[in-house]
Amino acid sequence: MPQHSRTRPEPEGGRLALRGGDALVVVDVQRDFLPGGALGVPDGDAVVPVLNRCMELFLRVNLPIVLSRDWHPADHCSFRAQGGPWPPHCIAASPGAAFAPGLAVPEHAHIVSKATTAVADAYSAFQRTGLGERLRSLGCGRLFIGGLATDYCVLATVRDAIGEGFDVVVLRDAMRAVNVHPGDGARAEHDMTEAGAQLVTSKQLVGGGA
Ligand code: VGL
Ligand code: ZN
Repeated sequence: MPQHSRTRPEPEGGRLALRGGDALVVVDVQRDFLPGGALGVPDGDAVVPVLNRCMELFLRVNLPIVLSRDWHPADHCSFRAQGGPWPPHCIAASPGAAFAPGLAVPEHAHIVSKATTAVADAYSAFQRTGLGERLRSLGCGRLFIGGLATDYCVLATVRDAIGEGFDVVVLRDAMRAVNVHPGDGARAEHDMTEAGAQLVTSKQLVGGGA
């Protein structure tokens, strides 16, 4: 029988025990968002080993793992040729849309593809994906979130998760920012906290009473 811990998370810097109802959400850790990719996030590859350790921890205590991926058609509205802000990136099934090399995607992970039609963009993993429903049906109440990029898809995912009623813990060392404007990443972290997310480092996580 799983033990559902009722204890509150320890104060900042303390250990945070995983429990039943937790899930890990890995946002858009794809080739095109790594340095050298079509829309490379500076130091983006640094999140790979950190998220691998997190996934291992969630796997060990049998908690759900979700990976979202940007999955655009070749004529997506966010691309410059269509008047959007970005170079073409994460074209569905192209090499750039693949998960980062070295990312240890678990066999039973839940994969969520987003912004899959030409006419709409979606930064959040919850936008038109059914992820909220899926997580609720799994009994999830608290989400641990990391990935790329802090100031776009991670921020939007954190906001929507809170809006959908989930408790959110953001893994600071498991995300990196694009920083189109200097300070965007720091502002995004501030906004996440304001929205009600708890910011921690992955080293605080322990596979406790789940
Ligand atoms: C993203 C820009 C465009 C992201 C996706 O995953 O943060 N950023 N599409
Ligand atoms: Zn995109």
